[in-house]
Amino acid sequence: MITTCIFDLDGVIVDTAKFHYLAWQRLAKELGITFTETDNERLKGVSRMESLDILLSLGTRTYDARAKEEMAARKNAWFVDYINAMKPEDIFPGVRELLVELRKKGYRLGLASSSKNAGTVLDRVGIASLFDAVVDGNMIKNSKPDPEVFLLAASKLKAKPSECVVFEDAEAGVEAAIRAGMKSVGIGSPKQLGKANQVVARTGDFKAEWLDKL
Ligand code: B16
Ligand code: MG
Repeated sequence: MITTCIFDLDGVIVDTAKFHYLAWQRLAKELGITFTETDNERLKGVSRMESLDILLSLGTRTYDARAKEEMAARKNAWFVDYINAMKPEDIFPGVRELLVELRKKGYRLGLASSSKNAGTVLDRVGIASLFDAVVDGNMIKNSKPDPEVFLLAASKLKAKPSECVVFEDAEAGVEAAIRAGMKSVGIGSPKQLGKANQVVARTGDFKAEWLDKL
């Protein structure tokens, strides 16, 4: 029986995925690397340094650890500029309503994001209080597709993996949910997220009563 819903942040609750893309693209341009939206799909749910390695693998040069730290910090500063301007109306349509309804029905809610900036985003859009537990990129060693972020969220929520469903927009995130032994709802295209138990185009399309049939 599902008792607990665990939400990814970027691409599920807010459209910060587009800010990550714009910031990575700006860095790629400075480095003379071609970086498309298709390339960006591989970065979703993946940590900042792993994302940088994927981006650099599209070019020909190699960089030492210090240069890479500096590039990641530069990209993050651009990303932080975007998220600092976020407002409550930046939540995807219907998502706040879904969270409130799930809480009313007695489900426990968790947030599990690979992002070290997740706390800032939650504060800016004003929904931190809707979650019983938050796990972000500062609390984990291994990012998705490793199940660590979801298993830590479940343990904070005192739920067994079999009682949890994960809402995810990234292929790596759906894979992480499967490895954690949890059900998943994919947010996006069935072609990309076909391994999820159900796929909806937008988080706000999901109906609380579907949880029993996953
Ligand atoms: P940061 P999620 C992930 O968040 C993003 O999908 C991914 O693109 C990003 O690289 C990662 O967070 C790290 O973010 O640089 O802010 O620490 O989708 O797991 O909520
Ligand atoms: Mg995501």
